[in-house]
Amino acid sequence: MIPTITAFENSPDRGRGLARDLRVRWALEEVGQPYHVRLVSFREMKQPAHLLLHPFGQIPTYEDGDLALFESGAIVFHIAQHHAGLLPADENARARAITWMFAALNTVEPPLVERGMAALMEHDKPWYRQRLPLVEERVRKPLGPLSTRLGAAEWLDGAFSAGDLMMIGVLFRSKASGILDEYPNLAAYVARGEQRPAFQRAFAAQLAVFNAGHPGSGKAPN
Ligand code: GTB
Repeated sequence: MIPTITAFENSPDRGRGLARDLRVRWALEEVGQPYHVRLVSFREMKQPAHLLLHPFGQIPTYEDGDLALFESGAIVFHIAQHHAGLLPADENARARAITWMFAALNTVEPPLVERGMAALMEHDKPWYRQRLPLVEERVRKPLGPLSTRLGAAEWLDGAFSAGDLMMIGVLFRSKASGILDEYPNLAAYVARGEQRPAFQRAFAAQLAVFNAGHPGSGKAPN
């Protein structure tokens, strides 16, 4: 059976990879699993039919037969467990790869999201200039040790795994902030992820939704 995922019909980032269906698409591309995409509007996401799939009214979701999942981490983990290529066969290496997935989502992503939200929602507030350095210190707290641990290695723990996919997926979303440039090995790590053919297919597919000019999306000026 071909799984169906959901994605923004009209992504505010114009399909440039910020929406979290990117990591799900990337995982599916890495393992060679074809998939369908159902595009949803912001209004549809809050309707009962979508809330049955996603209690918080968000994307991405994943449906395969009787199974419906939400949370990008859980979806990528499910894909990695059911296909070869994203989790090592060795039990301990597999557990470490899963640990990196949790580290990406629980330790690295929250301060990055907080920084992104501050820049988006608070940039015109009087306290923004004072608050931003504090928020950025919280971002550097995990990025420094992550950079140290990665060192000159290609991937976090041997071969590329779902741990790298999730970590790069998280770091990728912060590229525009410039904070990654403080850690050249992390910037290079993200670039290595972006160079993977599966990432490129996933990114292109997300961008194509915007470029197709779905209802209400408006087309990018260029
Ligand atoms: N923890 C969940 C997961 O990992 O799946 C988080 C899911 C989530 O945040 N989904 C967002 C969503 O559906 C899209 S990814 N938001 C709609 C809503 O909550 O009503 C986050 C995101 C933020 C901003 C942009 N952007 O500006 O383009 C794109 C994607």
